[in-house]
Amino acid sequence: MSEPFGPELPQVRKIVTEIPGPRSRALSERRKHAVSAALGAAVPIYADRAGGGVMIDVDGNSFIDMGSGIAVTNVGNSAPLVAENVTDQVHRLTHTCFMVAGYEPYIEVCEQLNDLTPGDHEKHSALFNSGAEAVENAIKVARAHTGRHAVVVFEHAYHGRTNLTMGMTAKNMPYKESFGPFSPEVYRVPTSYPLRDGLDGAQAAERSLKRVEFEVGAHNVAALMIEPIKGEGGFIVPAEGFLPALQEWCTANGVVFIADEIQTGFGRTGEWFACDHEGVVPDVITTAKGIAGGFPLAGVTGRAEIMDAVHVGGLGGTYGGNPVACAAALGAIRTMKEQDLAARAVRIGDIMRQKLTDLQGKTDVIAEVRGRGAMMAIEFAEPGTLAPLADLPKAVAGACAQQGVVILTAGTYGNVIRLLPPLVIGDDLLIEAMDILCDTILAEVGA
Ligand code: PLZ
Repeated sequence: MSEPFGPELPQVRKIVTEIPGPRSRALSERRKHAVSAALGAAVPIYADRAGGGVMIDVDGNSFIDMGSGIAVTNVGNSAPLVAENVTDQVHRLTHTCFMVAGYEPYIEVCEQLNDLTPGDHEKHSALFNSGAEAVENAIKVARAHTGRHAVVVFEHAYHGRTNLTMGMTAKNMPYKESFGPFSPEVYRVPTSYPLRDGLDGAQAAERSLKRVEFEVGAHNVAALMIEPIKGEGGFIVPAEGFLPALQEWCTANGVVFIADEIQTGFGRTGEWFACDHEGVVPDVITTAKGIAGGFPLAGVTGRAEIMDAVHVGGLGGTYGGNPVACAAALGAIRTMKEQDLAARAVRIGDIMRQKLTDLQGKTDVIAEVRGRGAMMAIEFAEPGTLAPLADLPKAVAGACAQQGVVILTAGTYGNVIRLLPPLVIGDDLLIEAMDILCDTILAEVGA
């Protein structure tokens, strides 16, 4: 390709039209007539190119990307090794269906997943198209392995938008409203939310697990699934010891412990997986998003004996582990290794945390700054209370977009701003985005 792409794009913030510009407004008009009104949009612009830390819209405005398409483009958009692998694969073959005739990239992605995920026991993997599909299949595997039905999930959880995963997701609006009934045998228990429950990890785990024992019965539970850091729920980092206590209880009770690392995985938190921070080794782990640099791919990786408990033909799907998506994943994983992007996530996290801690000294609406690595959040509350300030994140995100910074919101109460820059963003661009974000927050609250 002769034109610059990916990280070669000018790494600058540049606003050349009003936001949205005329071309984005025209696309919004067309969209109204062609696209279901049920799809939301975080920013009112249409993207044309992206790479490194920027996203350039159809009007030529260059935005600093602090969202990575919701934690997907950890290696940046159009990362060179991803583009190279994809181009090569696209000319070789685009689809056979792995259940018809296999191909090497699928096996190689599974090998990588088995190698990179926590624990050095024997693991096997299966590949799918989306995070929700990985979650569904992890539950299928756990049920087949245990012969039990119940699934335990947590408050503030997000696991997807399909019927089973909607039922596993905590928040009603916009994910569940009007879409029931949901799948039976899904039980929700409290999580560890240090800001709001004041419990240490052991206390929070005891509270959750007593609920399971009294209300479900440990011997009925096939799987306990948790995001090691809640994503859509507001980047809630559990108290230290909470995850290890859950894992221990699962092992003692023959329950499959599943970590949903779809948002936290692939270097995002400063380790390959968020479980690594506490040495937690899940029986099964679900991955997607960051795995393939933007291509639709998801994985379920687990103890070989659990993954192999399903009858032959019991797992599958037409496109799961598509060869082009696998080639992209191999390019993305190589990029993460070669550039040590997990270490880069630590540095990004340090910069963001420093800026946000400084900001905390200038306004009293910040209840907490939290996160790990390049997964950082601000929770807003009425000063002196924990009453959620639910309108503020949306207003701040809107004002940031006007200035050329894309940021995302989150939280069961809608009162969280989350920051998920691509791990290849440069320091200068990151600091510029953080300064704009901090100034915008102060302006919005009149501080
Ligand atoms: N598990 C932990 O974060 C996807 C959802 C965006 P899919 N999160 C972004 C939206 O509003 O739809 C997610 C996740 C965790 C599962 C999923 C589901 O992954 O690839 O969106 O199906």
